[in-house]
Amino acid sequence: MNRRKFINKSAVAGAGIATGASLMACNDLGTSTGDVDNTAFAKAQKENIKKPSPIAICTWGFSGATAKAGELLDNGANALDAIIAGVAVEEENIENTTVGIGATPDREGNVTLDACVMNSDGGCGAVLAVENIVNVAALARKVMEETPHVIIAGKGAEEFAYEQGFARQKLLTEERKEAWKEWLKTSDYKPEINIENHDTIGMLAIDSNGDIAGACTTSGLGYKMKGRVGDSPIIGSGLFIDNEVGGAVATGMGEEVLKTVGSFLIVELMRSGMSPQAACEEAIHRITKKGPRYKDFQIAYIAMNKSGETGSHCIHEGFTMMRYQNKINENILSSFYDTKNS
Ligand code: SD4
Repeated sequence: MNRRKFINKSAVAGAGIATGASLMACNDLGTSTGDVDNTAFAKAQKENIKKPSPIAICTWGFSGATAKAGELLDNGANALDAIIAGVAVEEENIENTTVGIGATPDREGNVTLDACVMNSDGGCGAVLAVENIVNVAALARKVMEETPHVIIAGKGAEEFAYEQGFARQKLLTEERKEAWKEWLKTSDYKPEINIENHDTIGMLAIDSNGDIAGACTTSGLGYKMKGRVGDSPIIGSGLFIDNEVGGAVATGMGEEVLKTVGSFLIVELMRSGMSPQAACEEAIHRITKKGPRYKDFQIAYIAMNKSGETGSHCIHEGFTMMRYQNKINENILSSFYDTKNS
């Protein structure tokens, strides 16, 4: 879906705060990492954590996705089952041009999808550059549960999908095909901030047992090179979960997330005592401090710790996240890095 239209339609609760707190986060980090005995810390943390009510959060304003996951969690589903059903809402949404059916193709006209999942027991699975399969998060789960591998790419992933009973489906719609033909006239590759290339869905959830899981599913950047894979299906970059600590997920310019292994970084920062919000701010700061290039791309992170505390931070204003808990499904405007500070 066109982001501009989508944001206008979303009911936005909460306030965006331009913040320089990432600098403070640096100081927090400096005083906490070296001194902490992680095993003792994890044990103390485990003992102190109060189990939250089931909760699901996801990138952008995908209210139907968190509503679906939340309803399942409230009825006792485990976190991963709820997430797979939640993200499927967007994989099957023809209007979402960055996920599943109806997604934007690469520059040769092929729609290729990436996804990964991670479970509370540390298991993970991923599929890269898959064609003709809609529910690639569910397929990534099959890789995790039914194979000895973590990642399966391309044709191998597609063939594995058919073996597992997934249906073959054409992903390129007439509308996206026409848009691609239009794009070919200039072939200008310049993903626009908060517009065409930023509707990836990443979701984190904690179930009634207090266990956390996550998934991330996308077609990547529109008009990417054939075979290009971004951060979304890469464990540690697009998604990371540690059931002792929490989880994080990313959206935006995948190349930049990959360079800083953003989601793993956020979970490790939370392990060392940072709040999800401060950890997301520090992960964005690792990118913005590299130089002014960040002005041309968007990256956003969302994170949740085991107490159900959540945070989100992005480079440029306009990113939102959904949060469902206790039947309240709200769209929260993210804080953002103030480009004027640089
Ligand atoms: C990628 N991170 O492939 C993805 C793109 C994205 O919403 O998040 N789009 O780089």
